[in-house]
Amino acid sequence: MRTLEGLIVKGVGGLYTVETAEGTFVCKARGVFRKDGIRPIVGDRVAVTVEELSSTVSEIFERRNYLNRPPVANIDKLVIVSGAVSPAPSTLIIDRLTASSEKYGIEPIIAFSKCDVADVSRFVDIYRAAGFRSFAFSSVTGEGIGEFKSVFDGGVCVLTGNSGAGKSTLLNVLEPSLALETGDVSKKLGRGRHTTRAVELFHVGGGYIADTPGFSSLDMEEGGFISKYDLALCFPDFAEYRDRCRFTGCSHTAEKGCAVLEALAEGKIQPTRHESYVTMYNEAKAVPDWKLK
Ligand SMILES: Nc1nc2c(ncn2[C@@H]2O[C@H](COP(=O)(O)OP(=O)(O)O)[C@@H](O)[C@H]2O)c(=O)[nH]1
Ligand SMILES: [Mg+2]
Ligand SMILES: [Zn+2]
Repeated sequence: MRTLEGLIVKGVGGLYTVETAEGTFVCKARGVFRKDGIRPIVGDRVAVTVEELSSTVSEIFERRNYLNRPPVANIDKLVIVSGAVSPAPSTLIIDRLTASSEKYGIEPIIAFSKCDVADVSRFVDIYRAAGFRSFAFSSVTGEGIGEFKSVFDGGVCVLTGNSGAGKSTLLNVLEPSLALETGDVSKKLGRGRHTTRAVELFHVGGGYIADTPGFSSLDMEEGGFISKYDLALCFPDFAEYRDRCRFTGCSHTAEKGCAVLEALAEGKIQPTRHESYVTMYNEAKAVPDWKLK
């Protein structure tokens, strides 16, 4: 019997595929996890006990962060993919995801697919101006892929975006051996395939990528909700200004002497970013303090 450390890349029907320096093992989980209400998930760093006839996940190391739905742990980057058309990119949806990423120490990367069909450069400009890594690409013509590819050099990336945004097509371009199923949104939904498929970490470039069905806010274990007190902290493009407001506790929505609003007026903060902030702030404000943990 020996113990190895590894990474769970797949979990189906109570069997976990764990990559270690000494190869890949398909393991059961130690019984005690279930008793404690813990379930190993993809992305978990684990200890594996290897015996002659079977291998077992014997320990799950502390998670840096994790998503509940779909379950993925220790995420380094969230690649938010929006299609150029039908539907057009929603800055509000993107900004909700960037804020959640910020909260959980994940780098958000904002990518616009299908740039062969429509010009998405104004969106790329918004996110670059806000300080994010942002790309336009086409999996059909290959435009922009060369530059975008560097995102996948290492770490655990989660791809998210509407069904039909072009996530699986992108993965197939990055790693043709994956041969993932792609296609028409309505057909896929009709067969219900999207809802049942298990998450898996794929080797792409120097890292791992999880392809997921879309979600519009990160459902993290400690609750994805961002309180009105924390919201401005989740907009890194406000960082330079948010402590310079005239009043402490400034909401940065309408106050006189607000440095964030001044930066907005001077074009240093992108209008759509501030619009999303105000929308999210008003939602957060509706939640009374006693409901916050
Ligand atoms: N024109 C164009 N179509 C694309 C591109 N990427 C994907 N598609 C098409 O968009 C549809 C949905 O793609 P898919 O990868 O299955 O989306 P997913 O649901 O996000 O995985 C498919 O019909 C693809 O052929 C692109 O860069 N340009
Ligand atoms: Mg897909
Ligand atoms: Zn302010």
